[in-house]
Amino acid sequence: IPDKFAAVGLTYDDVLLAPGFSEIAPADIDTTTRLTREISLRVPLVSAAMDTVTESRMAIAMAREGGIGVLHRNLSTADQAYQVDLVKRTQTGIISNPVTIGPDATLEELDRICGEYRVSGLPVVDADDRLLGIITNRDLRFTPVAEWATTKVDEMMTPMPLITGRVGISREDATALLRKHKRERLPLVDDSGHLRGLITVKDFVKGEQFPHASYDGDGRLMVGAAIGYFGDAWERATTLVEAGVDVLVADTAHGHVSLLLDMVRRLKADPATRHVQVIGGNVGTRAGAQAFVDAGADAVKVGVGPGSICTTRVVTGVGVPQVTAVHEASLACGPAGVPVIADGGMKYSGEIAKALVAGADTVMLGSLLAGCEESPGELVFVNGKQFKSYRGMGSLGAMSSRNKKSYSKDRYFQAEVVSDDKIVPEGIEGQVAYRGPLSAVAHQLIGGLTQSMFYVGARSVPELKEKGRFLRITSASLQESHPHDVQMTVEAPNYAGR
Ligand code: RVP
Repeated sequence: IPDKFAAVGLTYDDVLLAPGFSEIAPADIDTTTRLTREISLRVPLVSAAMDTVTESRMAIAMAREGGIGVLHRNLSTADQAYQVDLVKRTQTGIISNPVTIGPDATLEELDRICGEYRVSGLPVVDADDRLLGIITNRDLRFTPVAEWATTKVDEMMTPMPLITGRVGISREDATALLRKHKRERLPLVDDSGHLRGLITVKDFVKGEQFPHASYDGDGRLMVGAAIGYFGDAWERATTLVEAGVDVLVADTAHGHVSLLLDMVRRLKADPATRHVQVIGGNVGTRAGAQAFVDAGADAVKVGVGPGSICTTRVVTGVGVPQVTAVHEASLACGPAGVPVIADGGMKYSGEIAKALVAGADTVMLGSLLAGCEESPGELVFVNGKQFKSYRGMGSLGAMSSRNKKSYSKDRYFQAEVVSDDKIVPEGIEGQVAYRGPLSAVAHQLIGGLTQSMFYVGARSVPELKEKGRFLRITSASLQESHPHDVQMTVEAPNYAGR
């Protein structure tokens, strides 16, 4: 009997980090960390695979800040792969596979393609990919809209010869060419005039604007995408890999199940997918983490029930307080060199450092990012304040037939439930305060983490993990931690009260 009650689970509010001697300046602190066995990130932030948090806009913004976004899977396979494509084509410095248009296309098609890919101009190529010219939004402006459907691209484009670069040109040479000729775009061609890439001034400027961005080996932004184990999950996975996804996240609310572990094993064995990093989850125990390590996962995601919108612990009575869960998982993952992701339950920036000290390498955020401009969904006004909707992927709204895109019911093992009144939700639907652009939110989160590291006396994430020591605290201490005995009159950008 004592065994049955042996363990005490702790979460973020149960602990504080002890301050330590610091010989460093906050400016020397490096937050670089490992997302998976093979991917490093400059900041330990991952945006949650939820339909109110991560689509391509959020994923692009996250990668620019040095983290990564995981595209949710309440989307058809084609839509999710399309979102991967949107991220991979964004801000790349050198675009190796630019969107193009043919000479016989109409201006109407040009307008549609520019809108779809959010670009302002396209190289014009023949059927053989030979560069014929370039056409931009500006060329549209001088043709009345009524004539767009009948005007062809080759009537309006700037034809060859253009200022071009040789494929393989250095960043410096490309910049010099663009400057010298005051051009915004530099198509890259090979000896026989085939288009092999494109460089745009805008992308170069952005490259300078986002020095910590998460790039793949080809200089494209990195992106993750969620998959499951049920139905056409394998087809979804291979389609995402073809679209260029960097990380597949194979997860369910309870990941320690044989079907999902089989999926991870297959992904890491199959020649079509094994070059892509695979994250498995979610687990809350050492044994669960060990099972994913044994299945070959490149990282393990931890969190059973801590999410702000999650009711799993109340509906099922099952879960592990998050600091304990992360620590337990790290006991299995650490020796195997497999990074841990602490998923869910974060309310303040201070909890990022707590998660890292407990054994995580990165954190996955839902509610803290759902209020960003880049999250899907409209702004709503309530009593003059701005909000954005935020809901659990296990909520009725996300899983019921009211949502035509309820593709991820298997995350809650309800894939085969057909009638809405038979769904047993494990999440709720709500809203969070609008927080503005991700860059401002991420600045506060990373700023908070950098201060944590300074207070602990750690220059790097590995040092933080090694030096960090927890104090267990009481509810009186927690009360002391928050502002108290004062009526807050102004909301801080990183603290909105409890
Ligand atoms: P939070 O950051 O506390 O808002 O939690 C986000 C996490 O909650 C997600 O990354 C996911 O693991 C979990 N989640 C998402 N939907 C639900 C649910 O409906 N129960 N839970």
